[in-house]
Amino acid sequence: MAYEMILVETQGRVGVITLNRPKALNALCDQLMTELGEALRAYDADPAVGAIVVTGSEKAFAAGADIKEMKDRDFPAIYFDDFIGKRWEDVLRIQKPVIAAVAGFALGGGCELAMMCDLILAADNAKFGQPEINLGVIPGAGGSQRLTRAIGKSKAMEMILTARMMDAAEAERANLVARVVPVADLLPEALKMGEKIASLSAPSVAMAKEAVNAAFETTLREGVRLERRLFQSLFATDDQKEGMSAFAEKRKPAFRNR
Ligand code: CO8
Repeated sequence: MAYEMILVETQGRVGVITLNRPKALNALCDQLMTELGEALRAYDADPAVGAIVVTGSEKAFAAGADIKEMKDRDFPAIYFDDFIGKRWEDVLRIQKPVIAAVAGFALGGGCELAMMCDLILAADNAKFGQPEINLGVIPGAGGSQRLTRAIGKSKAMEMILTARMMDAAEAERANLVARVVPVADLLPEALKMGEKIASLSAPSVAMAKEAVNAAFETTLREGVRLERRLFQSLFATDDQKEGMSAFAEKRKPAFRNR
């Protein structure tokens, strides 16, 4: 498929999707989100790819949903169209790890998209915020829930009620991001992380992702039960035998993703 609002390039075993609407600071319009979903699904289905990086420009990961596109929608249009459920949550249905490599603004839906990825790697110029309150609305793609779970109630409440942005250092202290790196190192670091993940056994990677994400969505008891079942089911894979035999034989494992 030919894309107009994203760039797609496979680097080694990592699929890189770059949001590319520079004039609108990567505002997430319907077309961009549709293209992003297509590209994510294509990489998820590609056996040569083991991890996916979603990134933007140095100035903006994404400055939010497209306000100009949204502004004239009325309640029935936004309710029955259910664009939020249909397109915005595509990233949640991807089995391979998705790394958000965030430089510049990650605001509103941009922050929500980053939080829907499996982890966020931030450049030192990153700015996170949920400024929807300035527009007379509230976060609509999970921000009030995921931000609160990530950074706690008081900080999330402050950001969502006042629209205050958080810089990269604060985002790291608040556990919103995995790590902060100089902006020039953002993509190389994300690729290094993606390559490491892609070198491991795909079933264990997918199940590790599933288990950690369950911690966001279920109770401790259910999460631990799921983890145990996933752990046990990995003993049905060749890669478990290979990984443990390789350790015992003091050699590198040769995973076959099965
Ligand atoms: N939507 C549409 N256009 C945008 C957006 C946006 N979110 N953000 C920036 N732009 C456009 C500007 O209009 C401008 O266009 P033009 O040159 O044609 O006037 C261009 O990008 C450059 O922007 P600025 O001139 O404003 O650049 P600055 O560097 O001065 O400011 C800011 C950068 C601070 C990021 C500023 O652009 C800004 O405040 N942007 C809006 C941020 C915002 O409010 N985001 C939240 C949007 S609402 C949302 O995300 C709800 C999510 C719900 C998900 C479900 C949706 C279906």
